[in-house]
Amino acid sequence: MHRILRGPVTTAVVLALGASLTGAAVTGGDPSGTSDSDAVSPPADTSMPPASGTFAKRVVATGLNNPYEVLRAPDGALWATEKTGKKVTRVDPKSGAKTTLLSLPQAVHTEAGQDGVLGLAIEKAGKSGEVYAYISYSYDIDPGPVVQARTKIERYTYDPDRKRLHSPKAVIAGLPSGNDHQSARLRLGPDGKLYYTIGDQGANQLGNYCKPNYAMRLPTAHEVQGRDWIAYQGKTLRLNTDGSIPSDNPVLGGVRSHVYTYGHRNAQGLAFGPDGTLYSNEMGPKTDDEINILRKGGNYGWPNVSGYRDDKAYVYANWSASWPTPCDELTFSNFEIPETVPVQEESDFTESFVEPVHTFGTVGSDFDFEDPACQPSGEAAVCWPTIAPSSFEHYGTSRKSAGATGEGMPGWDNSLVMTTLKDGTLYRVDFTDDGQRVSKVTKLLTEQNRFRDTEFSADGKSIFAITNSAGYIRGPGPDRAPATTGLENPGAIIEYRLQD
Ligand SMILES: [Ca+2]
Ligand SMILES: [Ca+2]
Repeated sequence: MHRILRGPVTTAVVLALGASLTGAAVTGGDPSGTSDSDAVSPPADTSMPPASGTFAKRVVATGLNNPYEVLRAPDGALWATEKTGKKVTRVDPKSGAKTTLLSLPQAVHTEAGQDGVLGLAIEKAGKSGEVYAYISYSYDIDPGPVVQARTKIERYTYDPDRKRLHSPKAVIAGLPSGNDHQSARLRLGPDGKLYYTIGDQGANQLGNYCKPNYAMRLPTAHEVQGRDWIAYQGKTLRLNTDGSIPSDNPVLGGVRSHVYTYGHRNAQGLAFGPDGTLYSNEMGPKTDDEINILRKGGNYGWPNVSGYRDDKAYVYANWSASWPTPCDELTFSNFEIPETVPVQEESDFTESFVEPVHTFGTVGSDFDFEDPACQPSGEAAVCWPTIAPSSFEHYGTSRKSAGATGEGMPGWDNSLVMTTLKDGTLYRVDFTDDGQRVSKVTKLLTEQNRFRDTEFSADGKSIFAITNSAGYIRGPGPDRAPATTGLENPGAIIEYRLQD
């Protein structure tokens, strides 16, 4: 069993005095209270080459309420979940006409929270040709006025004549939910299993600072038997489509559960490559957004390690274990760790874990997280180096699996497109021919938009991107500070078409 807590240490006060170390300890949330917890920062890597091609921009549709996932359905239309709109919407990619496929008014969305209607995966059944939509959303298990939220995944059947999703069938219910770090990327794997990311719920930071972080806590046999999924925070799950536990899932700590990988913070990117390689990206705290290749049973290090185990600008300060002063008597700070809060350096964590294959915003311990020049907006996060990756789409695989035709974008078959929120940038991440190493990172375009997810067009020449309806983004000026809430295309689907 993994031990994620360490008793109070006398060195805590020493670390707390180092601004950069303390600054990076436990952060990355949404001090602004906007619709998503991913605030604002300068670019991680200004040395990256500019876009190689040019894209013509066309706004396809507007008025979506925080769209979260967009997919091209078998009928060629774009289907999008709307986190705060609490529905699934079909959009004609040419005309932009919108049809509501499914309303989920029972979904729970906490004011300014990251919960709501989130994940979506589409399956076309072999013989019957039925189209199924798997949808994840937050719901209330308390029959009274108190809201006790959990997450469920349901399967709906598509009626192409009425353009409706109907006949919900439970896949799994009772998963952790909360106002922060839901992650909630849902994918159907080439093995026919469902893969689902669940974030660490923002535990140990901001408003949730007294909740212990369970990203590395593994479920017990007793919990699995009782269908208690509390330990699924900070995990990637792998499920049979009926919700049962696949018999070839990893045995971790002596227990087989839905857990496929663990030690994650907030993984919103999840994409399969042509050989089944599973790519993921996740948001770091103040530093170290990660690109990971997910391997069965792997521990990905959070919250003990952020990015690489390099002791750079990050320590794990476990507020929930404060002693002798209990956590609820402390005031959370992004920059100062009280003496009573136990602190671990990354090198104190000696268990094996899987390092990322690439990071963004990895900085030295001398980085100034409190640079006043970047805070005129009152957004402390404006100077933090992270970029908030929010999705991952494998060009070769997703284009082919969705029945794409044509040449598309030459040379892109080993590429993934990555969206970012506070950085407002679409990235292209190229991998080596074996798919195992990042070979190049390119900025495709940067706008005053918080990009949430993408899909490719049928001919492979366009990227469709969806945007958040609100939230902070870096400013339009050359240094992109201060932060602003002035978004260019809030709640939209935008087409970016590669020009010849
Ligand atoms: Ca990691
Ligand atoms: Ca690190």
